[in-house]
Amino acid sequence: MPVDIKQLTDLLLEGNEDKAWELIETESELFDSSHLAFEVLTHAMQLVGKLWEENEITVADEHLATTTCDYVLSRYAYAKKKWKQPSNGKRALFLCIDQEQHYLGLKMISLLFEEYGWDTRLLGANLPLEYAVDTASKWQPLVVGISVAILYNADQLSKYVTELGNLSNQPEVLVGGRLASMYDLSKYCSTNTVLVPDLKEIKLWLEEQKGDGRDHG
Ligand code: B12
Repeated sequence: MPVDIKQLTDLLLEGNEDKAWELIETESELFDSSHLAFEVLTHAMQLVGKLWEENEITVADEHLATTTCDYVLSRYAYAKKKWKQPSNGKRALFLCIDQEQHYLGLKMISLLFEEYGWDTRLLGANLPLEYAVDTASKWQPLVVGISVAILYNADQLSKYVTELGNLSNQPEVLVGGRLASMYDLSKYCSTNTVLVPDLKEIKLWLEEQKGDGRDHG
């Protein structure tokens, strides 16, 4: 790892937005590769989770680390805007299922898609199915990306996958998030759902799509 994860975690927990950003910006390996930058931020947030579990930090500390990480992600995206690929005309919609608050990973994935030239809409945390369906049927994305982190939310996943996958333009449904990296979620999904365990896999998927001529209607 090009960065000391503990040092980054401490800066996130202090809410030190500028120093956390500088750590990423000044490490050229991270500034050049969103993949690596997002990986270190993921590890830092996982360490925040461990510290919370061990009662080393409070819920308020966890929230501060989250808002600081979110800031760093937005600043990263802004700083790298000029390296973005020109638009490929493809649309991707991103959302977390109802009651699911963990959206930082979804934001990373949305930013990666943008970097590859996709037009994205990031609907964030906790989106009831009816609104997901309404937006997807109006905006007609080629891809709908869903994030799920908490096990008791997984039961709802199959409804999202089925209803979104059955829309008239039949978007490809990608499912990721902490649960997808830990368990086989195929029993909640359809045969067409793409389960994505980590950043490496989504990068491979995005590379594969580069040559694919499909676009939205
Ligand atoms: C920050 C955090 C919160 C924040 C969320 C803020 C936010 N806006 O995201 C807050 C404080 C709100 C929160 C709340 C809760 N949390 Co919480 N939280 C975390 C923590 C510390 C970090 C999560 C995170 O940001 N990880 C970093 C991201 C980048 O990783 P990621 O989501 O896995 O995403 C990666 C991939 O999965 C992938 N990906 C993600 N989404 C998608 C989507 C697609 C389409 C694709 C292709 C890929 C993809 O991309 C990312 C790239 O690396 C974790 C600890 C952990 N180990 O994850 C606990 C954790 C997930 N939380 C947990 C719990 C229990 C809760 C609460 C119930 C209680 C609490 N106070 O913590 C509530 C429940 C809220 C709810 N209903 O959802 C537990 C879950 C345990 C379990 N058995 O399910 C964890 C593991 C903490 C722990 N150690 O116990 N939490």
